[in-house]
Amino acid sequence: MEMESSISLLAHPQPYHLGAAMSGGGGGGGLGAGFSYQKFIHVALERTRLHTALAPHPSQEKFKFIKPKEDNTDMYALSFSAPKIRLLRSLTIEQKNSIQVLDFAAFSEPEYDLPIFCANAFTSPARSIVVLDLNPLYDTTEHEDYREKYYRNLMPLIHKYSELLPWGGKITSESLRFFSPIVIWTILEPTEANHKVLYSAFMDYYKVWLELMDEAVQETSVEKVDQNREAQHKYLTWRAEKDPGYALLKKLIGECAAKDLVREFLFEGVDSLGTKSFLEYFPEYAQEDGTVNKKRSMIGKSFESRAWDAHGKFIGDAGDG
Ligand code: BLA
Repeated sequence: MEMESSISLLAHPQPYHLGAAMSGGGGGGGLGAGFSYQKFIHVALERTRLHTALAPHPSQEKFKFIKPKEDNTDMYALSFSAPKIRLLRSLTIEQKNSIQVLDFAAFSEPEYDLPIFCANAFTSPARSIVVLDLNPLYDTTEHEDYREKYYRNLMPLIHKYSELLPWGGKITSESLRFFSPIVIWTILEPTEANHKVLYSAFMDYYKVWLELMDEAVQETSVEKVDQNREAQHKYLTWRAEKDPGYALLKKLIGECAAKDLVREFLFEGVDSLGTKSFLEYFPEYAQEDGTVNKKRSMIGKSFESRAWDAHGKFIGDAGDG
């Protein structure tokens, strides 16, 4: 995991100090700079540049210098596009000795049905809440062909990590349909050892995504491209409305700025890739007066253990023991 020190991080607002990211912990268990997620992004972007040419995304300008209200908190926002990538963006938040947040995602152009790369981590002194996945564009329970195409060969990945990064327990049921059979959903103690495992899993998963991108063949059927676009729009619509990070963003930068960040940066495309509304996609959230129910989940939490078998087939709560 040693890195070259000559790498420059394009458009990054602050110089990145390589020593810091993996030196942390110091045995005190404190949550310091040692648990920074900056290195994840830094290395991921470097790797990406070995595969494709990144150009700054239009959303970069507006959010480059985003500044939280609290002095002890830093936010870094980066966004790019590339020939097959509509949007590659990252947000990291660092609050001194308090919280570290990683939100890194990659969305392909609608001409490809590539899964959405999704790496989310929220780390407080108490625990890290992590989702790492190649989120399927199409629900893999309903769309077996999609599951076969992308996940069949990737199942070894989940076996590699299922012990060190165990299932995080009951989860908002609605989240499951956006997850793939190789999802890593876990809650960890924020130790240096866990940070390293997470780094390794992140790099493995991202490497796979980059390889899928290399191999992806442009779809020519207009219907298929339209379907891909709508599927991505549905995903963006969900996350822009119900993302668990939204509350914290509002607290850090205020309601208006958080809304802009979510709709124009994190889930950019939600206002341009399609015209359907949240309630058209998710009518179960409709209230009598026509507004969206503020609850994150209508079904509640479920899935005490991994909801897929070793072949990636959905087994729901059946695996519970
Ligand atoms: C909690 N974040 C969670 C949880 C999940 C996720 C599954 C556990 C609670 C739950 O069951 O919902 C993440 N959920 C996801 C992701 C998808 C999903 C990635 O459905 C994708 C489809 N988390 C972040 C960011 C912040 C953040 C950027 O990724 C803050 C800016 C915060 N996540 C955060 C917090 C909690 C959380 C504070 C705990 C509070 C809560 O459960 O509401």
